[in-house]
Amino acid sequence: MADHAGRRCCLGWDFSTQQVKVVAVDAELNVFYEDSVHFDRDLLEFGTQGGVHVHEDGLTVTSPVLMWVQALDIILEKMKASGFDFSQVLALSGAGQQHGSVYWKAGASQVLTSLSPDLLLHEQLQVTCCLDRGSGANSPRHTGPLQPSRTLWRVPPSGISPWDVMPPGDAGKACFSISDCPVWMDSSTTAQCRQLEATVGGAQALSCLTGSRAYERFTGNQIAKLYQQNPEAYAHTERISLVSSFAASLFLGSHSPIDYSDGSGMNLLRIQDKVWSQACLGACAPHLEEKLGLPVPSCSVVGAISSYFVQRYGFPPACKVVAFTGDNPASLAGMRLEEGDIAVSLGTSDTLFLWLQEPRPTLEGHIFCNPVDPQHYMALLCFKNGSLMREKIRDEMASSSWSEFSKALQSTEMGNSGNLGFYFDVMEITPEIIGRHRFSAENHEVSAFPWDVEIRALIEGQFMAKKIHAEGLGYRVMPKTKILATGGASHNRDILQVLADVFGTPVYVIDTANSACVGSAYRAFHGLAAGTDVPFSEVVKLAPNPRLAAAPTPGASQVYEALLQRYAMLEQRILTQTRGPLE
Ligand code: XUL
Repeated sequence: MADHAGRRCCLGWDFSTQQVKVVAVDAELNVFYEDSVHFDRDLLEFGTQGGVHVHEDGLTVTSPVLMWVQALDIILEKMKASGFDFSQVLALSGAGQQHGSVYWKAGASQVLTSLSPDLLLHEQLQVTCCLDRGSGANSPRHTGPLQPSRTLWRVPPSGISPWDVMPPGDAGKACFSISDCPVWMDSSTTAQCRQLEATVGGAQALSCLTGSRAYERFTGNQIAKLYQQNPEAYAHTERISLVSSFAASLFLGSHSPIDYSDGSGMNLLRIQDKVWSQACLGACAPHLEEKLGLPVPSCSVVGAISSYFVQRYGFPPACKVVAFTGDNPASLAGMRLEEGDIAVSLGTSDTLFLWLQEPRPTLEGHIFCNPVDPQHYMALLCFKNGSLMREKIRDEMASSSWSEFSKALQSTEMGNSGNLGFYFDVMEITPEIIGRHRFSAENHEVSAFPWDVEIRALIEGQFMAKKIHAEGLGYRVMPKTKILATGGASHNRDILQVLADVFGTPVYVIDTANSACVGSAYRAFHGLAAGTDVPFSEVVKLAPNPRLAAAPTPGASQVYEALLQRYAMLEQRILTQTRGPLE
C-alpha cells in the first residue's frame, strides 16, 4: 500500500495540450501525489505531435476527443495500481487548455449517466469517424498496441471540412458529433472572426462586450465554422463543452456547465454581467444558447462525483466536483495571485497575468472573469519577443554569457542615461511592431548602442512595454502589489532587479511547473468552503510562500516615470511610421 493511504485530500487535474496531469493535495496543502499521461508518448495510436493534429491547410489544428478520455482512463488505472486511496478525496477540480471545444452528440447525456463500472470510460464513449485510413503527410500514424477498433484516423484534404459525420450504423453509439476537436492552436476562422466583429459593431465593441476582439482560436468563431461547414454535425449536437467543462462532465456523469472564467475565452460571454451575449450567439450559430447551457461562477460546486467513479475507483459518493476552468485562470489560482498582483512568465515568449478590479478591454490582450473572485477580472497579455530576444542580444553583445549579460546590467545606471530601445526580431503581438529601434536621450533614432547600453535598453524596454500595456488594460500598481516571476529568465537576479525597478514593486519567484494542476486542487478546497464566504486567499494561506528576489531601488519610480512616458510616445511613433496613423 502506498504511503499516501488515508490522507484526506483534493485532486487537481490539468487537461493541457500535450498531457493530462493530476496532483493530490492534502489539507496542509502539500502535494503528495502526482502523475501524468503524455499524449505523444503514451497514446501513440492517436499519432499526435505535441498533442495535436495539424491539418493540411496548416491552419486547422485539432485533437481527438477520445485521446483525452483514454488518457483519463490510463491515469486513474495507474493511481489505482499504485494504491491511491480514492476514498479520501473530498473534492476535485481541474483545468483545460483554453478555447478548445467538444461536441456531444444527442443521446450522450444518457450514456454519461449510465456508465458501467466494469468498462473503461473510452470504451463506453467510443467515437467513430472516417472509415478510410489517411495517407497524406499530415495523417496521424497508427502505432502501438492500443488500437481502438472503431477509430480510424484520416486528416481530410484542405478545403474539406475536417469534421466527419458518423457512419449511419454507428449513429446511436457515438457520443460525439465530431471526433476531432478544434483546439487553441487553430487559426482557421478568420472569416468567422470578421463576421462576428461586424455583427456587434467592430473589434472594440466586441472587446468591450466579451473582453477580447475576435480571435481565431476563441470558441464562438470555432462553433460558427463548424455550423457553416458541417451543419449536420452541428444539428446533431446536444451540448458544446470547453475542454475544461468536458473533463468536468466525465467526473460528473452529466453535462457540466461552463465557468465564467474559461467562458470568457469564447467571444460569447458578456464579462460584466456574465450572461451569453445574444448578439454574439446569433452571429455564430442558431440554438447556441441551449447547446451551451448556463454559465456558472468558477468556484461553483457543479455536483457530486458520478457513481461510475464511486464503484470503479472507490471515491466517496459525497466527493464534490468544483467547476473546471481554463489553464491560465487555474494557474492564477495556483500562483495565489491577489488583487493588484502580477505574474510574469519569462519564457520563450513572455506572458503576463494581471489581477484587475476594473478592466478596460482594448484591442490587445484578453480580459477574463476572475477564477477565484467573481467580482473581479484577470487579464492575459502575450509578448512574443521574450527569451529568444534576450538570448540573441546575449549572444551578440555578451559573448553568449549570462554572467557578462548581468555585468552590463550591474554596471549601467537605472534609466540607461535616457537611451531607449525596442527589440522585436519577430513581429510582436503587443504591440504589432517588428525590427530593432534605438533612441538617444534626445529621442533621435540611432543605429547602435555600446554593448552594455544595448543590454540594459533591451531589458528596460521589455519591462516598460509590459507596464504600459498592462496599464492600457486598466491595471494599476497598488501599495501591496507583488510581482511573481516564473520561467527561465526568472533565475537571473539582475534581470529581476530591473523588473522591480520599472514596476516599483517587489519581485518574488515561484515554481509554477504544476501551477494549473495545483491551482485546481486549491480551487477544489475553495469549493469545499462554498457558501461560507471564505475567500480563496484564506483557503490557500498554508501553501508555500514565494521567495523575495528583488526589491525596488530607492529613487527608481522617479527615474522610470519619465522614461515610461517617453517609451509610450516612441512606441506610438514607430507604430505610426510602420503602419500609418490610425483612422
Ligand atoms: C490562452 C491560450 C493558451 C492555452 C494553452 O488564450 O490560448 O494559453 O490556454 O493551453
